[in-house]
Amino acid sequence: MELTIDENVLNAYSLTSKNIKLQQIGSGHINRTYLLTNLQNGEKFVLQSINTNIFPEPTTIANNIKRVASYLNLNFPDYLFPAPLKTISGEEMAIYNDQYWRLTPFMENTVALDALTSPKQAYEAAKQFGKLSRLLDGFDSTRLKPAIVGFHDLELRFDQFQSALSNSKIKAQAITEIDKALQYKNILTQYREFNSKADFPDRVMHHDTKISNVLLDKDTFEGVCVIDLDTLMPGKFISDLGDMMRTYLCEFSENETDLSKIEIRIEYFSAMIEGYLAEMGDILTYTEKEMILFSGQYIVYMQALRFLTDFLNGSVYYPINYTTQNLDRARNQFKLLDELIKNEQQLQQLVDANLVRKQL
Ligand code: GN1
Ligand code: MG
Repeated sequence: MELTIDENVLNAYSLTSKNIKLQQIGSGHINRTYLLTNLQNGEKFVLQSINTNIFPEPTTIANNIKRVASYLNLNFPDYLFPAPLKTISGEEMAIYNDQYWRLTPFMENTVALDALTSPKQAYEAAKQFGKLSRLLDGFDSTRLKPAIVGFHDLELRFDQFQSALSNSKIKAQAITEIDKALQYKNILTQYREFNSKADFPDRVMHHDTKISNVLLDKDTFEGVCVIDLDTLMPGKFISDLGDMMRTYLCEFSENETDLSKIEIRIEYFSAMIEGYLAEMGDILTYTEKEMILFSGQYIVYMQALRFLTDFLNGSVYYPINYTTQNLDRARNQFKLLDELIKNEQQLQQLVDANLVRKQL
């Protein structure tokens, strides 16, 4: 099928369909993303339409990004922060037929990986996400609004799981996973305890730290910048570090159905922690440092719950290729959680060694 974009959208950025080449890129579940090349001067852009089923208020996202961008420009002018370009009439987005579009410059000589193939990539990516948090340490996170309310609130995710459970007609297919979800409920208890501590601050978090959301230099694989700023909003540090553990440590993704392949790569963990603490080591509070390992357990558990909940609801949120895919994804995430817990001691030793080395 030939790709076309509403001419008005292109015109808003002084482009026309005649002078551009369009390719669909990206592998996320949520937004549609295109690479757009200006055939007249070779300039490249990333054009994205925001999925308003998921993000009901795109203006919130645009405002959040704008506030953070101006803070960073003022305080850290050399930092590369890929905020969207304004339209020719000075708007943050091009809005046509209730669709919200934004255009971002494409970063030349960079790659976004779908999967990690070396610990150095884990180090670089973790350093980039850590750096963003470090630079925003002095930014008052209450100036931002949640793009999705309760996005990483485990309490809410557990409640959503419970209501899906009581309404679902297909729960018989998911008995084992439902059991797992209940067995691991102590993670929710720990989450509550941590949340009651005074030194567990709200920060500006990225909330989607998968490897394809960081651009690396295509030759050296050094980190260049982070992308996908939709969920840049107030949150807790465990979101970013935890989602890196969820997506960097296993060689295979959440879509892998052969569970014997779901294992943790210890050297990636080590590199990731080193990269993250190189930026955030001096900033994390005592309680946050205590939560480093917990961050992975929390995010993996929450993702397992989210996939399971969606399966029970008839897969209305995460797109699927076959009917039980979200159940398989939940199964995959529970296996990853088993592995994280099985290796807990060794992983904690690595965290401790890193903290001691840095004398934190
Ligand atoms: C969604 O679309 P993508 O892959 O960037 C989801 C994340 C999940 C992820 C699981 C807004 O992100 O929270 O971790 O799928 N984003 C939203 O693959 O729900
Ligand atoms: Mg995303």
